[in-house]
Amino acid sequence: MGTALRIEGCYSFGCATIAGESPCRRADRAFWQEVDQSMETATAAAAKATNGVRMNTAEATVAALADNGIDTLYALPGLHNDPLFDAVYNSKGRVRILHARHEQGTAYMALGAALSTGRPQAYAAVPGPGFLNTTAALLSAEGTCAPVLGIIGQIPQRDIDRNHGHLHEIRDQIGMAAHVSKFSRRIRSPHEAPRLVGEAVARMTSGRPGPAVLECAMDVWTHRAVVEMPATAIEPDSYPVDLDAVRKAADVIAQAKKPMIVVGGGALDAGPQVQRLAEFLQAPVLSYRRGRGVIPTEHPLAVNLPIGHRLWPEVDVVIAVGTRLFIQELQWGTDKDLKVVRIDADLEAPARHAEPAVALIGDAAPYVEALNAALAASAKPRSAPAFDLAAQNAWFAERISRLEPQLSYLRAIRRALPEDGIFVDEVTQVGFASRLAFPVHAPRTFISPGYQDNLGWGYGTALGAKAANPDKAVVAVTGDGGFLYQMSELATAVHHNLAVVVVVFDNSMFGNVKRIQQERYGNRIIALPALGWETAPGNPDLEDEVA
Ligand SMILES: Cc1ncc(C[n+]2csc(CCOP(=O)(O)OP(=O)(O)O)c2C)c(N)n1
Ligand SMILES: [Mg+2]
Repeated sequence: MGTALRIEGCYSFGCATIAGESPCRRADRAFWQEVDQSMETATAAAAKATNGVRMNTAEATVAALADNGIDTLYALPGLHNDPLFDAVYNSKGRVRILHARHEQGTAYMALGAALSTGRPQAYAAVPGPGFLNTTAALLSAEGTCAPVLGIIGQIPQRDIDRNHGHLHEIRDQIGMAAHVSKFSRRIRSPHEAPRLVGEAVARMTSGRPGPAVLECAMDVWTHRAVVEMPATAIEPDSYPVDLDAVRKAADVIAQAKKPMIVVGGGALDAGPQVQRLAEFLQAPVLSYRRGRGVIPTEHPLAVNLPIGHRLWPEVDVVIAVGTRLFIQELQWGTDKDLKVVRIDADLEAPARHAEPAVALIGDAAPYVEALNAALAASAKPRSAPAFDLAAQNAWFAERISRLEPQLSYLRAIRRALPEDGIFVDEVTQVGFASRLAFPVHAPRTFISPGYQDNLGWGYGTALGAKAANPDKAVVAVTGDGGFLYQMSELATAVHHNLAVVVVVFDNSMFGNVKRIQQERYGNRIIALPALGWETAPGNPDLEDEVA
């Protein structure tokens, strides 16, 4: 028997070396020496976040995540982040790793966990290609206002942006992250790790929530210092309720003949307040993707997008709660007779489209509560809606009944899914139907990709929703095209025992695209592979893969 030869990767230069026989002269050794020193002192330091403990940057980061309520890192490992994983190992369960099979899976899992809980979640990826693999999920987190924190590795600190050709080197990674997040910073030393994590969490949950990115160079992860952990978390911004503006809004609303409430993702924590407002005014409450579940679908005042569209020309006051109002203002249109009362935590929202009659800037729940109090003091409750909603619902029921078999599938899923079960929508025919016709009973149980509508987001997002809500049933619908984006995460589901039901609607095509080509482009079909069960030669057989 000869001696086994081992080929291993050299950390920063991306070259293969023969173990023990291919010495590097400087950086590689220095890095591993730091890792070794780090290993010796790590165990005592990272287990618990205490003030003034000597720890390395990775340990300080992990302790800060735990201190800020983040107990799971959805992650895919790699050399640049090994010290971070080691710190998680040493955290003795304060933070756990759930690993995926592709970086997009890690970020989508964090996104699903954030959308289903409303709480900040984190994922980790190596720099360059690893980071770029997560950017579609970050963009969706921005679009769906989800507090998702990406913790991203970097090449050695002194070489960042110098174009040496390091493994996974990328120009201006943190600048790139700024395009898909609210807050992006580099952690440059152990001292600033806790503050930057705390600040990222505060930014992610301030105003309109959204994602953040922290990067850290591979050598900095192991730098040690005496680190002071903040005793308290950094408070997110909050804006006091402007009672003068509330009274002005109440006056506008009290004079309305045909008011309508439109709710978006910013209203998810204001369900009871919105329902009271709607009942006082007998105003229809319109929700589409993100606002579904703010009030239950079965509430007599709940209306969907097609009905809302039919009512729109007659509406004289719209109360927009946590919604961009994009479809209504930019697609359905406005005129001088329509007054808008905007409640939005986004400081820039009022100026974005038509100037509202009144802008209430801050969280939805306290503002709608204040509006309810002001209306109760100054106006009489209405006894019946100004619109014939029964007739509208009958019209919609007749129209949608032709949408088969999607409707029957959705009915079957709703029957099987418990009231608090989570439904994850996708960019597929049955997903589009679900946005109009799937009854939703509670906030954060209808998880929709929002305006990004990025194909293939659903399965990983559903896995994250399940990881964060182990006691709830989670079902994802997807087309065959969308499912193939993340099919490898079936292994993640099995490995981590994440029992998500995914219903794949296999029409063996990018059906949505095909329909458009048929209807608008004279049936000139191009770039539409056969995908699924009815496979063309060389394509995967989904039935075998899933089995
Ligand atoms: C990231 C991304 N790429 C491309 C698209 C364009 N697109 C929308 S639907 C669709 C086809 C979806 O196919 P499938 O998942 O099989 O669903 P089906 O339309 O067949 O129901 C495509 C390619 C998109 N929305 N997002
Ligand atoms: Mg399809």
